[in-house]
Amino acid sequence: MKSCVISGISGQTGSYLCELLLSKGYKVYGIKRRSSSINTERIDHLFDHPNLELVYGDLADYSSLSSIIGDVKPDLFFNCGAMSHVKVSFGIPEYTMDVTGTGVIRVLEAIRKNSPSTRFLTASSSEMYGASPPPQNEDTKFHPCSPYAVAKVAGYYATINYREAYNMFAVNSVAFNHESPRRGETFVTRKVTIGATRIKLGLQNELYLGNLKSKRDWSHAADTAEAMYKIITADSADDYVISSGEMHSIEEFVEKVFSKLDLDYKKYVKFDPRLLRPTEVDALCGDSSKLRNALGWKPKYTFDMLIDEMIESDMKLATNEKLIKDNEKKI
Ligand code: NAP
Ligand code: G4F
Repeated sequence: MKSCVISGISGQTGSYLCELLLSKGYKVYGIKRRSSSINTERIDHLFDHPNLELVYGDLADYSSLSSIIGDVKPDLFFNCGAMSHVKVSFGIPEYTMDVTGTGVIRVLEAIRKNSPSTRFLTASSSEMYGASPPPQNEDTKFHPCSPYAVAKVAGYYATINYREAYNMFAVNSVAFNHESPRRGETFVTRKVTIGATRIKLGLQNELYLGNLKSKRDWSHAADTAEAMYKIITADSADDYVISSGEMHSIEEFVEKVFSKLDLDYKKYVKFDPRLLRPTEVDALCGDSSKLRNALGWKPKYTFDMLIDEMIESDMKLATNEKLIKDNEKKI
């Protein structure tokens, strides 16, 4: 049976990759880091699957990575683990470089020493383009604007270096923003769908946001996971941009979500300067024609389908919350 290891399996994209790889018949080993509370809710529905196994490990700990790779000798390794929040990275820059940047080198080194035929993909980011204007593709110059982006650039080049130096199948997916109902609650899209649905049900009155003028290229995380699988199983090792090719401002996203709920966002959205970043990435829009032409990738979700799915899911959560609150009042 073919096997794969996924770091970051408890995260948004790792959870979609896990579903995809299980559906393709892989034995999936997920690297889970120790936490004081249970945080596997994105993959809880897969726990009974006979081909899923979680193992403790950490991108900051070479010995754990080396043991896992040495024991499993997987066909594929997806490196989705990272300290992935851009704003937070300004507060913990060294840690971000260690996990998000050096973590890539630890995995590559563990593969080189223990299982050199394992194919490796790391989740690189459109944040690496930073201040380089759109459209961005595989040839666009990097201009990182945060400790997170600097760490991703380090991981990107380390991956290419191991490919060139040791002839390993080591590749980068350079993904633009991808979202879903499983998106972390502190990223802007999810913060907006949670806030707007709770406002709709009277559970909160306002939503504090930062810069609404920046623009992003949003895909669905399930489409991104499909692309990652195509990239790591391609005939030859190469790096690819994954993107929708559509760009919208944060304000447009907010306006759309609120208006789908028959709300005027201007009445509820407030500005909090603490949410601004020391340096902002103003505009990201990916040109993924290399991926589409060479590997035949095409996203299934449109921007509206993505938003509708996120609203529907968060409306269910808000409805449950309201039911509990209303029942508490009756007791
Ligand atoms: P996410 O939801 O924040 O998930 C990050 C995952 O990394 C979580 O499973 C987290 O574990 C794990 N992790 C954090 N620190 C770790 C450590 N020291 N050792 C091992 N695992 C660790 O991020 P995502 O949206 O799924 O993104 C997946 C990857 O794609 C990340 O590398 C991200 O930087 C990159 N990326 C994301 C986007 C996007 O728009 N989503 C775009 C481009 C690139 P816990 O659950 O324990 O926290
Ligand atoms: O949702 P965000 O935090 O995502 P950001 O910074 O684009 O990073 C995400 O995408 C990257 C790919 O390009 C990934 F590599 C990275 O791991 C992560 O998944 O912020 C998007 C935009 C920013 O311009 C931010 O300033 O939204 C703006 N924003 C406005 N108000 C806010 C808020 N962002 C957050 N998180 N929270 C706000 O209240």
